[in-house]
Amino acid sequence: MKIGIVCYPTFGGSGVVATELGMALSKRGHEVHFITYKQPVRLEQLSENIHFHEVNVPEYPLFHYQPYELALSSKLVDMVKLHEIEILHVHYAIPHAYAGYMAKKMLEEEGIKLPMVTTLHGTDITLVGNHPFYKPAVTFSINNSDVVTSVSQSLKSDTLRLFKVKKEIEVVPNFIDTSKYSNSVSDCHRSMLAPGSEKIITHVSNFRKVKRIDDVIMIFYNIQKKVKSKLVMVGQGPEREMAEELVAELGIEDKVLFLGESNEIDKVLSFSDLFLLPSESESFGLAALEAMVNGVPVISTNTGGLPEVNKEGYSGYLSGVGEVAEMAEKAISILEDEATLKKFKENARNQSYNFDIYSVVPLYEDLYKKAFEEI
Ligand code: GMT
Repeated sequence: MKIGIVCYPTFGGSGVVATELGMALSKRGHEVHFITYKQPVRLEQLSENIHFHEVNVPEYPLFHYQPYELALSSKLVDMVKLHEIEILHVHYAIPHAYAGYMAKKMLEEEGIKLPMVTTLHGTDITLVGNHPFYKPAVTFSINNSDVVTSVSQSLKSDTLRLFKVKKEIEVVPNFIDTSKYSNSVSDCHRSMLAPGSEKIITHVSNFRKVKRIDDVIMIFYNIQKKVKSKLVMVGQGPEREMAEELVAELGIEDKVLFLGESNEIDKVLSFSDLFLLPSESESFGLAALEAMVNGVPVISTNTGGLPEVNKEGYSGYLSGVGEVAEMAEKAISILEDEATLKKFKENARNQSYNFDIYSVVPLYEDLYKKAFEEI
């Protein structure tokens, strides 16, 4: 198939999932066209089967807001015609499903049928999409997609609760290419970070409010009182400054490292002992899955899709949102005993195997076929 993928090209989970899916589809012989405003960060290389088409939005002073949707839908029309793209898969409803629908309609005028699959990722439903200013457009785009998928059962329920959706929503969980990960831990990197054999605790996110970065710091603050440890914070976003200030206030600057955005997340995870994800809401928690495949147990909240990913008492523990003291206690119970830590590490890796890319990609292929039948 010739597949057009629209996504955010950034470090966010939806862009990562879209990119990994595209690369996997190309390895299965499909021709994949990424259409977005920048080459996706995780896109390893362009090849005969993988193409990238940049959407440019010309600046014009009249516009207070430059019309990205317009530029995207026009680019989609041009690329579909030029490369004979047969199906469109848009990731994150806003504004991709809306722009995709417009492209579909423009192509219809020229006698070209373009089935569209929309994958809902989380904040496009629970936070941004649910805002009254966007809701009618999001509802419309979902109902006018040929196939709609959500990344967890929980996100499906949220979508049905928050929107008047007439379409069936298929749950296709996020995935990971487990074959890319080995069990080896780089002792050299580990000792650079933790020369006194401290335990390494990691958090990876876009540092938005929804991630409750202050809870990450406070959980760690409690942990380090009992277990010699270091905290590695990976990512960038609006809450970073607050986090650095809090760390300074607590006097633990020598124990917390802020790495910023990184392309080496797996390297950091490979020598981590525990992952913290105390989010307010999380449709799936791809970051937790990436930790688990690296053999890192997860202390998370029990919100959204997290219970579908992190198994209580097996790959980690789950607590209510804001239960900082409880999350710290559970973390300590894993970290303070080597045998327990080893068991949780093994379990975390085993749990990640339930989300292997090779069982999930065929589900999307089947849905592409279904989308053809829908139009
Ligand atoms: O977590 C974010 O804020 C980024 C966002 C995105 O769109 O990139 O992540 C959402 O999609 C990911 C991939 O499906 C999920 O793993 C995240 O749980 C989800 N984030 C939220 O629901 C807050």
